[in-house]
Amino acid sequence: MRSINHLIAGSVRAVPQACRVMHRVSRLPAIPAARARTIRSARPIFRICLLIVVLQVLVAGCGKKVQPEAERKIQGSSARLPGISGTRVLSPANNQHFTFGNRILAQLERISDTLPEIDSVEFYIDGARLHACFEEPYEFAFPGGGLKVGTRPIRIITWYADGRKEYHNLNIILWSDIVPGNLPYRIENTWPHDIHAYTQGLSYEDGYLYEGTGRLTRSSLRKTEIRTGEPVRIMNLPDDVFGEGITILDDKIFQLTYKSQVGFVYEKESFKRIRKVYYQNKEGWGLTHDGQNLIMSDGSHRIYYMDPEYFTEVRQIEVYNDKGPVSRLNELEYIEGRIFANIYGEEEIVIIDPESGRVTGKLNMKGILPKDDRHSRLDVFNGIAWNPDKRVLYVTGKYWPKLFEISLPGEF
Ligand SMILES: [Ca+2]
Repeated sequence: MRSINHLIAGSVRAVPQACRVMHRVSRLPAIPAARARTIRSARPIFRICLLIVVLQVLVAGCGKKVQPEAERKIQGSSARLPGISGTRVLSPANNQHFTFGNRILAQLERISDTLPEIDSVEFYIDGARLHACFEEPYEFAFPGGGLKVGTRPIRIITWYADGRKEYHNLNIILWSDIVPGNLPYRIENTWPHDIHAYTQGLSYEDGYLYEGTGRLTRSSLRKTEIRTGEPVRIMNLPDDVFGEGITILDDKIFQLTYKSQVGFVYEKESFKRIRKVYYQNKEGWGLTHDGQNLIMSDGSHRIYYMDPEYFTEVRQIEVYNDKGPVSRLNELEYIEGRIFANIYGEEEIVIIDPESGRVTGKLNMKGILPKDDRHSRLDVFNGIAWNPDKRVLYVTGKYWPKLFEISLPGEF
């Protein structure tokens, strides 16, 4: 209240004409008591009206019609009408593709003369407000770097002077700027692998290889000696589930299933099942972790991060190279800040930057299994495990008789 009175007093001082009117009133003949009470009671109302007028004058005198964002949004949401069509997007086109790192020019033009003038135009990408224009041209160049590749949502909001707003929502597709080259590798050793193991998941820990195998009635979880390929522990899964990717985190083994939308968590030492978890993805394929979250593939070009407790999706990335999306991502391995992924049906591993989703390199493993080892039931290349002590990879395939120990001499 003190501040209102202070403002009113200040307003009166600032408006000499009002002072003169009040002074003239005081020299008029005596006013009847009842009317005087009415005038006295009307004074606060008069003061408030005066304050409003003064404030309006002050606001109008600011020149620029920019209102604080919070205030403008309150007005806009209360006054918003559907179906406003006063502007159109000149660029980008919906689903237009751009290359990572290149700027993405968004342009808007006014097409209606009947709507009020435009107060401002805001530009959003991935839900973040990056820019606002208060005068023509209504355009902004989004930086194409620092984003994730794949589908990125853009929203352009036009605010009209009367508080109404108009939305334009569209997507752009960001492709990678990297042409992934083949990285050099060397086969250090070749070890035996169970020819009856339909390899779906492969992990290494403390000198042993852990393997999850698939197919209905024949799925298993096993721990094997690397040099002999012999299992030291094996546990069969229920007949009605098709085992998929596995990973080991905090002395627990996590295992996916193909289409049952069920994950299993076991004690690493005993293979005792700790819990069974239901997840949202329709299909489970590869599995790894970054020390915090499980990282899962489902045969698409997407990779999902999930919390290890409930397998709830935390975030996802899309995987792109310079030619577009890289799909059929299968067995995974998180290695020193990169995700290595088998491509289903190919003897190839792609290396993915998990921050952006770009493929940064490849391992071409075509023909790694000699002709003499290829038998009639042989299935696809699958399975990547990383030994951090020796800094070597173990790779194999479904029903493959060999496991390969591979070193990577270069950076990846
Ligand atoms: Ca793996």
